[in-house]
Amino acid sequence: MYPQFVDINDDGFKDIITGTYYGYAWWILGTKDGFSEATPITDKSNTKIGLPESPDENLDIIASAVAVDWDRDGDLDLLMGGLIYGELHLRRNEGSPSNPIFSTENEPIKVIGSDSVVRMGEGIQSPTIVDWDGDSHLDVIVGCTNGGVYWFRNQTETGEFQLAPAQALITQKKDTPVKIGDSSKIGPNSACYVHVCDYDHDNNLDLLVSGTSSWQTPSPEKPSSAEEEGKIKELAELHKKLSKLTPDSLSDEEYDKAMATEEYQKLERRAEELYPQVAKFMSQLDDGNSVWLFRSNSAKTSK
Ligand SMILES: [Ca+2]
Ligand SMILES: [Ca+2]
Ligand SMILES: [Ca+2]
Ligand SMILES: [Ca+2]
Repeated sequence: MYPQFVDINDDGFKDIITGTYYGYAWWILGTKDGFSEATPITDKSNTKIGLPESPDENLDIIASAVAVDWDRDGDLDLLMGGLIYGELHLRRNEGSPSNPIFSTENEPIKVIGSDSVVRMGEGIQSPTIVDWDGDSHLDVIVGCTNGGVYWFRNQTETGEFQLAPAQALITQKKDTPVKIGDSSKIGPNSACYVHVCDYDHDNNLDLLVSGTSSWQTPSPEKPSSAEEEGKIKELAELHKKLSKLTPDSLSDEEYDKAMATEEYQKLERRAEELYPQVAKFMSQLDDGNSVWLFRSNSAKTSK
């Protein structure tokens, strides 16, 4: 849902292109009298352009869409990314620069020289098109749901975009709370929207990243007896054991199975018993949304 100002129909008026929460690409066309009403962008069969349906109806797709001349035939095509699947999908413009007519198929973007489709962990919040390395070829940079920002270098000399494998510009593991008080560690750890610009005018491109970060705030209350300290330690041990029994690598089905075992249930019951007794000593997990500036000294502007 990262809006882009671009003249998609070559009429001299900037338009707004955006993805939506429910997975579709919309536009707001500019006119001499201002912007017209927002409408879904349709393909040549008059069907709304969107990402494939979510396999889980409880999960929203949160699509992003940007206009880019992907196949270099002179007209703007649509590149979409989304929370579900973490793939990039292309809708080619089969019309002309002034009369965009989009294909009916989503083409998943593949990494150069392989059959693998681009797939970014839990999802892509914002694809953006920019020449990151200053070689005069536009590249793709994506902000991801897992809190990372990745660069796909466009390897093509001429013609259609060809993406090298993703290189991390910022990595941040989801659900890893940053410690408050250590400002060097405070940064986004989920839902990254990225905007690339030379923020400090030093001819190196920088990243403006908006996203969510979470952090632990220590409790002001301290345990006053060995017994209380023992309980805090025991609970920490229990949490370690519980996460060991349910590693991230498990599928949803395996996860449910692991949680249903007698061993897991027993540990969990003990943790539930202990928690109310020590809750007041536990640090609290907080989160918030901000915009961060990541200065670069290596990404050259192509000007
Ligand atoms: Ca326009
Ligand atoms: Ca094109
Ligand atoms: Ca480039
Ligand atoms: Ca800069």
